[in-house]
Amino acid sequence: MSLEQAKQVAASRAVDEFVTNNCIFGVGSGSTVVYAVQRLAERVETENLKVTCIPTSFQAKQLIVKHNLVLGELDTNPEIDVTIDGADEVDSNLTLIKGGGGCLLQEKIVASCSKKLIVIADYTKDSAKLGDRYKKGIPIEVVPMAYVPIRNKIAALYGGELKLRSAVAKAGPVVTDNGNFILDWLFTNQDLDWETVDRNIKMIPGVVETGLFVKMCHKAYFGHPEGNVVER
Ligand code: ABF
Repeated sequence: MSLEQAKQVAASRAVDEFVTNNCIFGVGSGSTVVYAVQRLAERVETENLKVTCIPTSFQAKQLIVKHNLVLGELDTNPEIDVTIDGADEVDSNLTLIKGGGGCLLQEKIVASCSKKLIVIADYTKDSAKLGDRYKKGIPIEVVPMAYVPIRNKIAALYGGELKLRSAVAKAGPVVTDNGNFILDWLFTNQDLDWETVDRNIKMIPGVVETGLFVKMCHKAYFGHPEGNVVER
């Protein structure tokens, strides 16, 4: 089984376990979620389910529309039953690094409005500690005019290196759906208290959100090439 098929098995397992009729469903971002939306669309059609979908990004919104699913928004649906989303890495405490795709702010907002956040991923995201496998750093969304002082303050607090995310070399910085920049923090200490780190970084003026999702994930599904799904 390919890595994509492994993602698909994990995504289908999560949708089949958590999506019910009349539910408000948060749609995450990234490549694995594509399979979850495909499975959801199948179930909506075959089981005639009533599901309202809340997007976490422009990409998620396009997925919902493409599959003719009911598009909702937080204005009218501020309480979400379940959100299914991807992740860049998951540690043994189900702490997540998210935002590799640049959608961390809306992902965290939707996750915070959800009774349950379910993560779906391939096995390469399943780590004991953050940083074991994912080497691109923790994304931090910042107000553009403050990225330099924020970069300096985080490095002074916790060490490591922070890089302003650019789409391609020599291009300008990536601008998020919300008009902000992203600093990728290449941390070196893997034994930090991520809840404290998240809180302290969020206190720095100009920081909009971090890609650290602490104590937010209800359950994770990891697809393996052998066809099995590890749940934790
Ligand atoms: C999204 O999923 C982002 O937070 C994350 O960067 C992305 C990675 O997942 P995938 O491997 O499915 O693209 O939610």
